[in-house]
Amino acid sequence: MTSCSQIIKKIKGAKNIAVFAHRGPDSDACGSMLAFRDLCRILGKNAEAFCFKYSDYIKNNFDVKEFKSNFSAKNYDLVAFCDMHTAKRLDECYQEEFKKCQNVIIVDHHIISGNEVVASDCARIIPKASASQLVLDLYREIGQKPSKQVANYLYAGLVGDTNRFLNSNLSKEVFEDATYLLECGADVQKIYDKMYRSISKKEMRLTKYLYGHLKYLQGGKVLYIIFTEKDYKKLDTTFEDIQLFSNTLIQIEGVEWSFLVYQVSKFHFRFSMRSAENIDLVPLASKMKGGGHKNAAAFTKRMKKSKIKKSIEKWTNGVFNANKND
Ligand SMILES: [Mn+2]
Repeated sequence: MTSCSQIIKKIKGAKNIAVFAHRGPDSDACGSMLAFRDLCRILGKNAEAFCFKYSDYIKNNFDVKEFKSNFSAKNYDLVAFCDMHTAKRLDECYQEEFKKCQNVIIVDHHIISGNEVVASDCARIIPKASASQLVLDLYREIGQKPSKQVANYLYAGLVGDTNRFLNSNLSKEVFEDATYLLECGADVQKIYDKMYRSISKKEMRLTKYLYGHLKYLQGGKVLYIIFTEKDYKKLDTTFEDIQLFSNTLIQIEGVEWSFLVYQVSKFHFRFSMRSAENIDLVPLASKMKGGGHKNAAAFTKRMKKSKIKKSIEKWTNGVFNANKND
């Protein structure tokens, strides 16, 4: 496993660094990416963070002017991946250009068995609650206290990926890192206000639609909802906004396996799944060439909308031993 000092050495050996996180970025993706960019700048490098599409949620929580959108491989001698480790998760518009990049650093907290890792001699993939904490370790490595701005980025990432200290990924370290970021000047109250205390009209409209269109299977243990391109138009939204509901469905009483299904292209749907502790989603996600963890995984499949219900029934039958003829 690559150490923090090896990562720093790699950064020091470069001149121009492009930083990326996964498409449909959440606050950990954006926070870790911007904090990593600033770390490179502290080390005297020319560094930029790239992001092409983001949800309204990200627009409200980050200054998106900090992101560059047009990426040209020839301008950079090092690429960094934050909060992802496979090129498949790059925004589509960067995938071709990225193929020209040879020199890659990975800083990620997702350990996904069977998932391909992009070729890199400098990959630090450690199971922490957030990628932001891995970037914080790099600041510790160079003996640099994060600025107030960087502390804000990292705190937003940490709070986002722990779902404000609610998920099962908590540890002593999570709270210690949070306390340290507070000491560095993270404006915790302001971050909470932006992330959780206000709901936009659009979010309200989406939430209303979501709860009004839930479909149950397997006696209420399986829950799904489908969003099509028509729905995006009707709701004046994009699937980037809809993705943010991935964690919502599994919170509903009695639900053990949830599917947030949304159209990503004319013939393809993305199935974003969550499950109760005892249901392992990895076998289905792997079979469908997707990825994820035991209780949170996703895949994309070519399918007609009319086939989705039957497919979900089929996929979940094994677990719930339901009658296939009902
Ligand atoms: Mn993350």
